[in-house]
Amino acid sequence: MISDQDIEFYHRSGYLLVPEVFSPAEIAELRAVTEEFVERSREVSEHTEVFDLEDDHTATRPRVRRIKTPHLHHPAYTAAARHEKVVEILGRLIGPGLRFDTGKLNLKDADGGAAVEWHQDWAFYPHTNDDLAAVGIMLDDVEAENGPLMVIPGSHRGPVYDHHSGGAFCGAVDVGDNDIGFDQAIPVLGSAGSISIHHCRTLHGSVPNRSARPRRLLLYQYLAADAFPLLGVPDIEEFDSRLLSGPATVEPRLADVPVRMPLPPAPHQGSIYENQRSAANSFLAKAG
Ligand SMILES: O=C(O)CCC(=O)C(=O)O
Repeated sequence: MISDQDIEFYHRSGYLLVPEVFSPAEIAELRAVTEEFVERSREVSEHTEVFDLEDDHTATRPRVRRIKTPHLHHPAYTAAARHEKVVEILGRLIGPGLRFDTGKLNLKDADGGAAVEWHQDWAFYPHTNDDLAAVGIMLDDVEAENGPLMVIPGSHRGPVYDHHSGGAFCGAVDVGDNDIGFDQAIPVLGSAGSISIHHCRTLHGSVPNRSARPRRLLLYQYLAADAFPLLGVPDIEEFDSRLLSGPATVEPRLADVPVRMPLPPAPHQGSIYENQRSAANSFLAKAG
């Protein structure tokens, strides 16, 4: 599904778009399941284990910001996480030993879906090596107007930036404090069924959805089978149950990679949106 040039582009730029990975029927099913979840969210008025809600969510006008760990809540989401084309593509980018990590579905409703401030996933979950990537399955056409994921090409080869504020982790980079070429940001655009892939150290974020069209992005994280989380493995059987290819190992590969621990934890737990509430400044929320 991907060429040698795509692999070279991913390693150089820290991201890749692959069109037409999911079929129209698979996308239709994922959309229908997502709509059922949004219907169910009418029953809740606060964040739950499943739902992260927009501030203006109500029973009459449900506004879900995120479905948490969707792969644990519906077989269609589970199947998407283990989709053979995704596993094949990641095998070429990361290597034959591959593990699923976790996932989320970020829904950006029309007219106001929330921004995600600039960050590196690596700041949230450092590992013994950085052969980790996030895959964004586009459930809608992603266009410049509906809050696309934006990346800073090549930033995965640079430092890990400070994601702290007020002495605790906040999950966002303070744009004012850093000399980062944010003007070089590239929106990752594609039609429904395409996937984006970004390296765990690639700086990325997104502006609110100011358009009349939703932007639902099903984001799954993957890692090399020999990448072990520096925050620990609480349950090795559960960890190994997520292997997608290659044998289990208890020998982590140690790479010379920059690390900052996400500690002390963010005062607002639950989701990246909650973590980022304690950031000193917000930038992307005001843009778009
Ligand atoms: O939904 C988006 O546009 C960005 C999501 C993201 O980076 C995250 O949730 O970590």
